Amino acid sequence: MTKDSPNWTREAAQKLHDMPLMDLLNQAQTVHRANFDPNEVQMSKLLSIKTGGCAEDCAYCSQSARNGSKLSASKLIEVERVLSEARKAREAGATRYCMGAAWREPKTRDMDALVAMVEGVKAMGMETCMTLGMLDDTQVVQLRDAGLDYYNHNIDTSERYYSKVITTRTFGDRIDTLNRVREAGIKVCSGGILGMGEEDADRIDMLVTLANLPEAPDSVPINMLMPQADTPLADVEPLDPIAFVRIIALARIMMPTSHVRLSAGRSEMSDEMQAMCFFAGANSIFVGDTLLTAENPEEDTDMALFAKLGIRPMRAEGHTCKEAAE
Ligand code: SAM
Ligand code: DTB
Ligand code: SF4
Repeated sequence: MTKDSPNWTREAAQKLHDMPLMDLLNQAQTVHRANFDPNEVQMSKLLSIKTGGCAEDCAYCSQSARNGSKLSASKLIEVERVLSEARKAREAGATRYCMGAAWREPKTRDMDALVAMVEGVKAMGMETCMTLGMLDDTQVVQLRDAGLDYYNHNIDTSERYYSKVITTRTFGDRIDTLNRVREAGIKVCSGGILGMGEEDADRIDMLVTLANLPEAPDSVPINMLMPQADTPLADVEPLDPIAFVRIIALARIMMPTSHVRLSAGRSEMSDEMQAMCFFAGANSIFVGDTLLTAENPEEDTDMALFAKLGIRPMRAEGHTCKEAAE
């Protein structure tokens, strides 16, 4: 039995997805209001702790060594640098700090530094999140014991479309890591990317897989592809904004208590499109002018949008700041 909705079928999800848009939005907003304050949006900040030179071949990603991108590979950055960046993010209102690495999986030699990053950010009173690729049983326990709250690991698309986008790992590998993370007691953040040339059915199947996990993910990031030069998806046809909004609404209805994150691609979205996504049930964003490597709206732009819409930043639950108390 899942926490939210057990056993979604493709047929049931497709039926919702295909409803007249006003009916779909009304249902999504009703579900949203039953579970969240509709005027609150959670704010996460991302930091790339290891950039470029990744061994995987994800067709959308500028950080894959196989995509011939000009992005040079960096080493894992210093713990102190991570902590000083995290302090700035907290001052700007972020309640969750997400550290991302361009790895297939972390190496044993990196674990001490990763543990120190989690402990340090947690001591500032922020929720911690990491996205480091695949994890083994030992690594999930080390990160859990350090206090890691969330692990981001996207399934990205449907099982059927997966091998068109990534060939160096399988959809099943992704699910294995998600299961390990959940079983260790770390909250799961998992979603995908829209606009990679997939069909409606692939987007719907991706949500069916997420909603039917033994527990729906706590966070569901929905990214709009940001086409990257020198990648196989550099020139893919952009997705229609209404098709994007439909998937946000469907995610809200299928995973009523999850945070649905309007993730990459906001810098290309109008205020009206973002407002429609919030109405459809998105209630989390990445803040700050850079995601991992790609651009995101400036802080002032987001604050002006929040003011126009009457949206307030969501507070983190149950987090106290040891640094402030000391
Ligand atoms: N290497 C780790 C992994 O793949 O899990 C963590 C970092 S990876 C960059 C995190 C996620 O960012 C990917 O799973 C993908 O969903 C998203 N992403 C990467 N490049 C993107 C792009 N160009 N446009 C939209 N989303 C992107
Ligand atoms: C997610 O789903 N989106 C974020 C986060 N998880 C790690 C990453 C977006 C990356 C966009 C491309 C870039 O910045 O390089
Ligand atoms: Fe590597 Fe992650 Fe980019 Fe794939 S998405 S190439 S695993 S950094």
